[in-house]
Amino acid sequence: MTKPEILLMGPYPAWDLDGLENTYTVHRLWEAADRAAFLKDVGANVRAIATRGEIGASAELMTALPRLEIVACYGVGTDAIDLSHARANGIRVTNTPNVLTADVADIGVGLLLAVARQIPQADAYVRDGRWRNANMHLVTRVHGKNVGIVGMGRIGVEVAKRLTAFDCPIAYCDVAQRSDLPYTFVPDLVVLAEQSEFLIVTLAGGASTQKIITADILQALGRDGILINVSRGSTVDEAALLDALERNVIKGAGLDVFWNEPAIDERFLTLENVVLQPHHASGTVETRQAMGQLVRDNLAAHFARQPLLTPVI
Ligand code: 8YV
Repeated sequence: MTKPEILLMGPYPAWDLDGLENTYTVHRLWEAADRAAFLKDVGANVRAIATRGEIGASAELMTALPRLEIVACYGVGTDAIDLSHARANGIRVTNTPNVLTADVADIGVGLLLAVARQIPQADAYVRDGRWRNANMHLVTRVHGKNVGIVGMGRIGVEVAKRLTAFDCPIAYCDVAQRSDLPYTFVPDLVVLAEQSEFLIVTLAGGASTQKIITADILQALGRDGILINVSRGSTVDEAALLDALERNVIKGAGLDVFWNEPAIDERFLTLENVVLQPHHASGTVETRQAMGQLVRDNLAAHFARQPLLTPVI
């Protein structure tokens, strides 16, 4: 039996690639020197796209694949996939929710500790011998401080759970109050920022959340405030954030995501009040294996005409 043909948008770990290649003819788009020519060559028979959260799939790409049936995303965020095009053309879309939630929440808390307690700076202090001459300067406490979570979805809930164990009062902003949660709902984001020492962004990306963290929000967070972003770079007005960090409008930021990944704004690189991550919140072996398995299971279900495991559309 001929293998179904799929288009792989970007690199996957070897264990996923092997798993995919056992079942499908895999066309590797990111390795093509001339993408248009490559798509012209192989596009007619492609029935599935396997993509990644940050790469997605545009309407233009989907249009170049006339037999496309499904887009399987290795990641929970589908903001880079043109969902309205997919919906209008009967193309199914799946993602990888749940399996990565706890890892992303771990990094949200880890970045907060790293920024407040200045863990990277402390590491450098020991390594470069400054400790021999003097004790390190004092840093900021985390436990017991007011935490504001922007976007109380799956990841927000897990961040709240972790920081409750740090005795932090938790408040959150979202489109609606959640009656199932014991945390304080604050519908106005400026008010939430004013009340919070730490603001943690766990929103989904996309048009409705674009640049939701404005200069005004950062101003409200204030000189002792720390911003953590484990959502999408698009949720933050990055020019305003860089300005706020350079002028100490806020104390610091812990960032896993940026506007222009991986070629991020170089102004971040010279700042001492940031801790930077290469969009790696879900980047543990355990979680990435589970994400890859879920991509393959969704594709297998689709081609077996079974219900999709984690459908978006
Ligand atoms: C991944 C992500 O880093 O889940 C998402 O939406 O952005 C991340 O978990 C990414 O999808 C892996 O390429």
